[in-house]
Amino acid sequence: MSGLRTIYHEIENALNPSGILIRGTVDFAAGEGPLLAGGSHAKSLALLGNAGGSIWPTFSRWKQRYDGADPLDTWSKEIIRPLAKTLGGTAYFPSDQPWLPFQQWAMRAERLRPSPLGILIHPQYGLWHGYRGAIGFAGKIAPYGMNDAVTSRRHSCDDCCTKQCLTTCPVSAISPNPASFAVSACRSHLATPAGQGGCMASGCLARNACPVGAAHRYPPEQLRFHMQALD
Ligand code: B12
Ligand code: SF4
Ligand code: SF4
Repeated sequence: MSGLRTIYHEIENALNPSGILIRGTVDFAAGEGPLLAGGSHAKSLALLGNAGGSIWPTFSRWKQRYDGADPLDTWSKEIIRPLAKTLGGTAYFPSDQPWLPFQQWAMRAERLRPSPLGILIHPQYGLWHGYRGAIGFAGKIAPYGMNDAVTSRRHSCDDCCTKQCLTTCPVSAISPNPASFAVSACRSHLATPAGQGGCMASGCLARNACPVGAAHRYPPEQLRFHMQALD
């Protein structure tokens, strides 16, 4: 147990200045986990990400000095890769292809479920969280950060009567049955003056309409940054 505490303390200490958090851990059956650098399958994984605007102060300062492509992915890799090396693990990133199943891992790490938008909804942070990377290990690590609020609560969307996320999109890009996201309708709208003045300036209107975790909504500059990255 003290060894595990050391790993978690080491990860927390290394990530603390960045605002990246340990979002949970996943145990894998034999042969199920992603490949480690050595070629075997990971037995466990620590999932790393942001909750609310936790990364924005540090990342936005770093971004002022960076004018290359994919700033958020580059920043995440600069922080997580050396940490994985120190811990003897392998780093994985949500933006690297072939895409790894980050949302499936997240549903196991914190037992979250998808919202109609496709984004996983968290009982505390609502739609305002995401994943910056993961570190895979050759051995098992104990569960981290599981708490009753996340594991035993009903799904927030089941308790939501108004489901405003389904009615707010100006081009009805989000459909409930079957759940789907019309990416091309969304992108076409974003290119119009109405889209530029609406969703591009203030963030996805459907995501903003969700009442869960509204206090954790990203700050306006971060909302704009994510929309520009999507464009
Ligand atoms: C491709 C992709 C997209 C495509 C979706 C194309 C499509 N129709 O499938 C586009 C570019 C449109 C997109 C948009 C967004 N995305 Co995206 N996307 C991804 C990415 C890179 C790969 C998804 C994938 O295929 N994975 C591989 C499969 C095997 O993994 P999986 O876990 O089984 O996949 C799940 C998803 O595919 C999901 N899914 C299926 N359709 C859609 C559609 C959307 C919009 C989402 C979010 C998920 C989703 O269902 C699967 C089962 O769990 C993931 C990162 C990752 N590696 O997963 C991020 C990811 C899913 N996206 C994310 C986000 C936040 C967004 C945006 C909100 C970005 C923004 N602007 O802020 C938007 C949504 C816009 C909106 N209006 O709501 C987050 C979700 C975090 C969370 N809380 O759940 C992820 C995990 C990235 C991250 N770094 O955290 N995305
Ligand atoms: S508005 Fe309601 S249904 Fe939509 S994501 Fe939020 S809680 Fe879920
Ligand atoms: S960004 Fe705008 S157009 Fe796209 S899904 Fe969200 S509300 Fe609809």
